[in-house]
Amino acid sequence: MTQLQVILAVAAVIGIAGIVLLVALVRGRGRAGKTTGLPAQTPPTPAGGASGAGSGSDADAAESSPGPLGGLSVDTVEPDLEAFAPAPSVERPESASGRLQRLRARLARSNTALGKGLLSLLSGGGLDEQAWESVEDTLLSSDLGVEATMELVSSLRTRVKVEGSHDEETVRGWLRQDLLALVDISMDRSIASSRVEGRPAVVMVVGVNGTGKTTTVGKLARVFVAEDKDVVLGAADTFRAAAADQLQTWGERVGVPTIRSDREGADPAAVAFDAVKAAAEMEADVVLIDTAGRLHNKVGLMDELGKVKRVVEKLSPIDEVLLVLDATTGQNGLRQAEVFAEVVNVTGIVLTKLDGTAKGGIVVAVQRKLGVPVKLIGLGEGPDDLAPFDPEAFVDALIS
Ligand SMILES: Nc1nc2c(ncn2[C@@H]2O[C@H](COP(=O)(O)OP(=O)(O)O)[C@@H](O)[C@H]2O)c(=O)[nH]1
Ligand SMILES: [Mg+2]
Repeated sequence: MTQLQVILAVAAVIGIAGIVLLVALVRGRGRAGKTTGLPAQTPPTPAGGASGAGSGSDADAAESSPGPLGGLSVDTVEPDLEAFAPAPSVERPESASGRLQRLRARLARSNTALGKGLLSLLSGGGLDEQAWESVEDTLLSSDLGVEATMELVSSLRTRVKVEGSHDEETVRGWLRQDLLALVDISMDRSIASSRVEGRPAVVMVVGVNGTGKTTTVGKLARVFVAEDKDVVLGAADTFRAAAADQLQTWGERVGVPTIRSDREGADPAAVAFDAVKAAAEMEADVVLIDTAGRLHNKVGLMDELGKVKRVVEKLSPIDEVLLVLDATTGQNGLRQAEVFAEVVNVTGIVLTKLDGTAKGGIVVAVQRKLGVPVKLIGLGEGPDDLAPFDPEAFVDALIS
């Protein structure tokens, strides 16, 4: 009896060991035989650390496309030259939501003159005429504009009078409320980026040279790519071949095609037309058209932009015209804005270079001047240093 049990037990152990050995052998072979296409054990991590950008679509993207890092997975067992062949050329940009939070420090740093100055003045108590003048000066120096400054000061004076004594927190609350009212939280700041009635959305980007148009188009393309949109770029600044190269480089980084002419001085309207046509054929979601902006001759600019607009409109309505303004140019920028608004129907403003200036008040001034919302702000030269304009985050950064 016991002998039989021992024999059975030994047989069972040998059997199990055999099976384990067999499985190990088969597995080893499977691995050695595979030179490419390592099973994706961990999904490729986006290079820019864009987390939470549409959880469902991330998985889809990992399935259907090579992914931002191509075949480079961390668990590669041995150096495999083939896996490196398709160079990881396409980046996965940071999603737009929450960018202003990341960039908030830049805004706050450059605008401490406004926020801190005002707070210390107002919470000092016992405001006399001279102190109120200082408040005005501080606001004016931020490019808020005369009209908005007068409104804000008058509102604050009334509150101070009514409330009597006040601490810094109370004053901060008043300021926040008044600034939010000036920035106007009710304006629609969405940007056309989805197909409209079966065709791509058409976005034209205009502004004086050097304000940051091409950079903005490049950054915006990244925002849309992060939202899984199919984007096409049109290089309608045809004065220098370098301008089209600059745009194309932005596009290539995120796998977006650029429609361009290789001929310097080609007709910008023709290139814009071709870009819109190509986008329609590719069934893209949105086409972004970069333009030239030589302002030395207003008539010439009118003619050229007007023509681009008319020619494009033979093919498709233009859904969005973004005017790019350099925030550091102050009143000069406002005059430019007026000129452009005469030629094209501006639907949104992009304020660039807000990282290098304490003139955040320009947001309010330009919105008032044109009656058009600031939709995006540029806060640096990095590829993802463009943020949707969020009034609350903006005001908080000013007075934090
Ligand atoms: N600091 C800073 N620089 C910017 C910003 N946007 C653009 N620039 C820089 O401004 C310069 C002109 O930009 P570009 O796009 O070529 O201007 P364009 O002539 O209007 O197309 C470049 O050096 C950009 O890097 C921004 O938000 N912040
Ligand atoms: Mg340019």
